[in-house]
Amino acid sequence: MKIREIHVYSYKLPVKNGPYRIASSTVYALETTLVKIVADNDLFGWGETCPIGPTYQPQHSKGALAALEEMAPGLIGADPLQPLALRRRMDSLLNGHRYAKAPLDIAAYDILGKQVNMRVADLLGGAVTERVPSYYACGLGEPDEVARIAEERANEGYPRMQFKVGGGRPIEVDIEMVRKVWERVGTRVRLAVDGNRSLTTRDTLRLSRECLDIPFIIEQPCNTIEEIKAIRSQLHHGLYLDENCEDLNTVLRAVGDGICDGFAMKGTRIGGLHAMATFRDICETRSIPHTCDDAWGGDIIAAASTHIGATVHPRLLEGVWIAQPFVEGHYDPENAVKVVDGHISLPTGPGLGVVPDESLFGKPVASF
Ligand code: 0XW
Ligand code: MG
Repeated sequence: MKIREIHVYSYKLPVKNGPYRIASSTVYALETTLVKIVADNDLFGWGETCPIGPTYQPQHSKGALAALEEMAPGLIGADPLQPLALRRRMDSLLNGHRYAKAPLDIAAYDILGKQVNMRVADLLGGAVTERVPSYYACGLGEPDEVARIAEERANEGYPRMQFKVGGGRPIEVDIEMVRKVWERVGTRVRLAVDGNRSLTTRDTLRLSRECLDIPFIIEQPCNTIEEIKAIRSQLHHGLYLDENCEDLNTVLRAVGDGICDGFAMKGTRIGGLHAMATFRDICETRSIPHTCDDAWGGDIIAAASTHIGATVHPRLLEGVWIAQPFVEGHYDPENAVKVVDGHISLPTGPGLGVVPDESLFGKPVASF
């Protein structure tokens, strides 16, 4: 099989009840990039990549488009049924830019699944569940309001929740927020506290020391691995890395050097589903828990994250995060990927199991 056409679409996803605030971004709407690969037998597959604004990671939507324009002409004629060869071909055309390679990788898996009548989860090693746990990521907010939301979501059935901290406000407010959440939800849900790179080492130490009695993990508190490494031995809480793990090499370094206890991982950040499967296996080798997330996005990204999440050993899966609770509408209302009672059902159709209504996206912004 050969790739005959590649089409790129840009689509605006307004944030429901926005803005969504985290330390590194305040977002009202996000520009998602969709990729459709058409094969020479007319089978087609979809991929998507959607950075959460230009300041969360060194990635942004215009960068995705530019990188896709650089690679796409050289991918016409490549075999979409061979994700490894496709990745090597993408690497031969452009160094880095994994978040722009990811939608092509995801689209190739979608085609492969349709060709052999298998779901992507089964291509990636096999689904171990049909209903993956999700987690709720509560944006930055006032302590009482965040605690109220936490209780509401715990009652809905979320097994885990993540709370945003930092962004320049006094650490005392974050500590008060964590305490109020803990008083309301206790051990009913697992807790993560995410600094999104914004805390100093001093404030991270205070957060951990002054909440000694509360069992949460601290996610990506500081900007760099070096800062985190410097205080790691003084922390009283498990430490997860997120934004710093841009690629598999950094994951290997973090695991090898024992810098963290777990990861919040975004599929598009490390290059798509092929890289996510490798990441999953590295983590399983060392019994390291992790999430399967993406920064943002619609049904395609949500389906991809759910498929890989369904293959993770349940004792190590911290949850699959999808943007759906913050996004209005679906690309494929019939096979919509959504959180119900804190969990996401694995799509049942071949490939990703989601077929977008492409009339939503308008004309492609680029075609090859
Ligand atoms: C909560 N998320 C998975 C969604 C936002 O993109 C940020 C991210 C995180 O954990 O940093
Ligand atoms: Mg995070």
